[in-house]
Amino acid sequence: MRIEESRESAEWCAARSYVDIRYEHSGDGIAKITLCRPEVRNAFRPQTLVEISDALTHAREDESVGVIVLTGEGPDAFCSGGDQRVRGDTGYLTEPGEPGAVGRFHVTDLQVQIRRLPKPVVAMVAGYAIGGGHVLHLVCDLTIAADNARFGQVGPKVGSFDGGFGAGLLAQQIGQRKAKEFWLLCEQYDAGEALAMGLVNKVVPLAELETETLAWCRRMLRLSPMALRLSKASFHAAEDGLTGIQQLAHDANLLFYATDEAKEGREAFKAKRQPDFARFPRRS
Ligand code: S0N
Repeated sequence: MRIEESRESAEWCAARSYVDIRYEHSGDGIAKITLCRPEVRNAFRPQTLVEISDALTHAREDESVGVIVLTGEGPDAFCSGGDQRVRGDTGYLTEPGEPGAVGRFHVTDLQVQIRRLPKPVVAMVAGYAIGGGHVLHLVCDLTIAADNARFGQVGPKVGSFDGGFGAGLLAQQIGQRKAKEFWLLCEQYDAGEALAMGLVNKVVPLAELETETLAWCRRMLRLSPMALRLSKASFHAAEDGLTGIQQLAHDANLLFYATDEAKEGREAFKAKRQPDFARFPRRS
């Protein structure tokens, strides 16, 4: 049976209101988070990251949402990374210019949140994905890029580096030689080069970016949500060490809870009796 491919756009509806981002629903299972700071090529400040994190939490909890799209406002940039204007001496500051204020990297938690999120997250990239903005697309599960997309790391050019997902995940995705080239030369790569090195899943003309991304999302929405969740967790189980295994193991527990065997343990405890596990098979 051949399933008809939907090439339709979406009637986006605002689902919550924020200052630095837009959070919208398509009405058929897709949530879209848009970084809305085009005047700085969608650079993120701490508030931007806190808002994205909140929107992701809502998308996760909302059972009507199956896939999440992360993107940037306008054709010029997906995201240019941390807002250099609020970069302090100890991280990024919530109140720029505050002498002695202690900064931090809010993006650290957000990167992990995207990795752990039990629904696919798709980066929809037009224009620049640079610095911490490039790492944001790296931690997404899939990337659909417009033909004007440009990718790169700038750390050593601006006095910074990301030795976490920024280096490690990049090396896993495109190989260590090329990843080192990203970080040691700080050059930019166009969409065609990104596709050739396996950094993105598909490149389309800018005008088709959203419809193509939606088509990919709708293909995933037709699949088993639990199998998608376990597939995503399976990839990270090896890559993320014990915390990756933890997620996959807890997902197994989630499924085990629904069995009569697990329920017997719960019911026996509540009834203050010995559990009777003898009736359950010791599987080979
Ligand atoms: C994106 C670039 C290549 C776009 O170039 P283009 O098109 O020529 O535009 P511009 O004229 O340069 O920019 C337009 C306006 O936007 C401002 N702007 C652009 N990017 C930023 C930014 N990141 N912060 C603040 N402002 C920005 C420009 O200043 C300009 O404004 P006006 O019109 O007023 O002049 C180009 O813009 C570019 O290279 N941008 C800078 C990229 C950059 O430095 N990014 C930050 C890198 N660092 C991080 O992302 C931090 C990541 C992080 O938090 C982290 C986490 C864990 C561990 C380590 C780190 C870490 O620090 O790396």
